[in-house]
Amino acid sequence: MKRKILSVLLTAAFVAATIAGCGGSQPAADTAAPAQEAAPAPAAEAPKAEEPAPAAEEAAPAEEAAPAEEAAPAEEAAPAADAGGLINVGFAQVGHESDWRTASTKSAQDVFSEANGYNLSFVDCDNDSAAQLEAVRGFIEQGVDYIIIDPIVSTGWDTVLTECDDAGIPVIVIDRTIDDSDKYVSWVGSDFLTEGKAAGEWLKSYVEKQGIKEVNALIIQGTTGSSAQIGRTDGFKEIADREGWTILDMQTGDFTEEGGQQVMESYCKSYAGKFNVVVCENDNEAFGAMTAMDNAGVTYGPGNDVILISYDACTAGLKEVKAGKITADFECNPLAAPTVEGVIKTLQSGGTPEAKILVPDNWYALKDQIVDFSVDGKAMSMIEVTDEVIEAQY
Ligand code: GYE
Repeated sequence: MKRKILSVLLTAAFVAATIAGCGGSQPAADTAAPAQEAAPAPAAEAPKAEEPAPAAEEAAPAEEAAPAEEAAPAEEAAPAADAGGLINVGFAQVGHESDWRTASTKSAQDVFSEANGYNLSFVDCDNDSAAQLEAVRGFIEQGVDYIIIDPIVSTGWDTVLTECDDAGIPVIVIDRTIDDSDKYVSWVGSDFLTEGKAAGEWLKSYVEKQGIKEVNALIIQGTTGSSAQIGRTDGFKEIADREGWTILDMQTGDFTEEGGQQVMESYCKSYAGKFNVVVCENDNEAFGAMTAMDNAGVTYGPGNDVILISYDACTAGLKEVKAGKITADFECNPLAAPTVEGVIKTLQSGGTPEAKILVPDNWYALKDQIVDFSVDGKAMSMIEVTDEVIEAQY
């Protein structure tokens, strides 16, 4: 009976968290609605993100008949599951490199709290792939019930995921993808390739509107080998190649402000007067690039020399859009933890969660920079950045 009450409480918490997470990410749910409708790729998948909730609810009565125990062998095998009945979750987080990451960590810590019935072992892997593998092995040793991994890079995973499998511990991948192993239950995250294509297609429409004939772009990439870097680079490059734009250079800024500044300083020296577009693969790199361009006397943002494109669209990034510094910002929603909890609930109740759950994103600019564009033939729309939109963002 105790378990039943806990389960009901957890379900309620999940539903609340899902609403808060998704609604919160789209501040102006009203304003955001057209963008989501107009972005069928992510939006079409979006309902799946909420599927685990009903599954968990339906499963609640079954728990009394005790199949839940069968469904969670890891829990039984894990003496670590404490007397209070908390579910032990290990989370191997990428690090603390960006505003996006801070929002992702906070979301996970809020969702997997003791009050919600979890005992969270959180490891900040400081962008070190070897440390991340070690963290996962540590969770296996601890005998946690579930392991959540946000993979720093997309390869090198099969051995350790096999070890998780052998130990009977389900793995859920959050945010970045794993490309060389399928030994995990679900992945929950954003479509990075679509984000990159959206930035490219927006730029095409925007330069046409501005009467700009030539595009000479510099790209500051994210962490090399991360799926976020790969998807955003490939997506943007696909449009650049199709349009015959020149990409002068691509170097990694490692998703940090410092990295963005360093790369931009060197670009300003090597390509002085030769570039009119800078693409930063996250907001923090854009902040660093802004400092470097300020120091080099390069002007950027609407109406200035350089069109500055960024990804993430966290609060700090949207503030720079509002200030006329970042010309357009392509969101990556960091609030996936409530959906991951849904996956865990489905597993707890013996269900089969969706293998792939997309978190929908929106695209942001000021009014005059909002233009019509399509991605893979699907019409997109953008959200105008206002103080209310910034206020409601993470
Ligand atoms: O864009 C960046 C962070 O993996 C999508 O990682 C994430 C990226 C995000 O450091 O800011």
